[in-house]
Amino acid sequence: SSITRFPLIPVRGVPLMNYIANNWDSIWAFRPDPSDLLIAAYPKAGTTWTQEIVDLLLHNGDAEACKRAPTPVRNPFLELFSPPPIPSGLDLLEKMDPPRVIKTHLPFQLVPPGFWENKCKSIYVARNAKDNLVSYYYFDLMNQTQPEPGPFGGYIHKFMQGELSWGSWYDHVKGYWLEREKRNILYLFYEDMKENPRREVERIMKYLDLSVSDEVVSQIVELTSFKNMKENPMANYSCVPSPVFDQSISPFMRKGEVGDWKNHFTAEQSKLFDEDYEKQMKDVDIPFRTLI
Ligand code: PPS
Repeated sequence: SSITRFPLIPVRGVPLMNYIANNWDSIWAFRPDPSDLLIAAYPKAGTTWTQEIVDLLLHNGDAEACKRAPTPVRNPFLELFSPPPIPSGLDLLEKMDPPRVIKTHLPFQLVPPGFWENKCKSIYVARNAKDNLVSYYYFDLMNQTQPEPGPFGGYIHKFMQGELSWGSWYDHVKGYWLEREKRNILYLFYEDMKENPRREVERIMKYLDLSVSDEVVSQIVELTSFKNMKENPMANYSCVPSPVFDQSISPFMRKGEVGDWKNHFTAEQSKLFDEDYEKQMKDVDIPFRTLI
């Protein structure tokens, strides 16, 4: 059967899949509980990895407990209103008791205000722009509900112009960065998680006011390695069957590396991207360590 690649419709200037735009009022009106935790990221920045670490921390490293359901069922995806088999985020949330862990890709200004009014904790994960773009490109090839990515060169332009689903990467990383102190947002970097996963797991643990043993931290680091998550049916999105996710085109757990952009950008594309990057990012000083 064929799947519709949804057109994007702007919501306050941010292009979103039409099923999100069509349900916008109910998403915006969502009232979380103060005990709920939000995990936010631009698509393909390390959301699923962060979700798995958080779930394991909340279950004291119990691998079996964290295999109770696939990622999007354990942590409802707030704005998801897609075709079956995954129910909409709001439907799942309604059936779950707080405290819940909720995933979103919405930029800061589109996060339902109830999260901030209720002073919910939130974790943001950011990934360097070029790797984020490459990962998103492969995702758009395989996710049959996203707009066609088209040729890679044109995709770079769409990324720079903020025309991809969920809008501008630049606005996204800046939006949460500028609010992180006021809103008590834990701001993580994918590259830091790769460099020293143990340190980042411990940061998350402290932020959540949890204390698990050193041994359990080690276990969590091991269980959330790329290799283990790729093989974990409850974390690798095999729950979303073809033709929605056609993982024969590109697996959800694709490469999990820093610097894969070098295998995709030409020298010329990289130069053009860097020049534009400098302009778009000049007003903030976010410590991304890897553009090179
Ligand atoms: S989504 O669909 O937006 O929720 O995707 P998201 O989870 O944010 O990003 C998917 C990318 O993260 C990589 N990934 C990991 N890297 C390292 N370690 C672990 N454990 C891990 N889990 C997921 C995944 O492979 C995607 O990146 P790429 O570069 O495409 O491999």
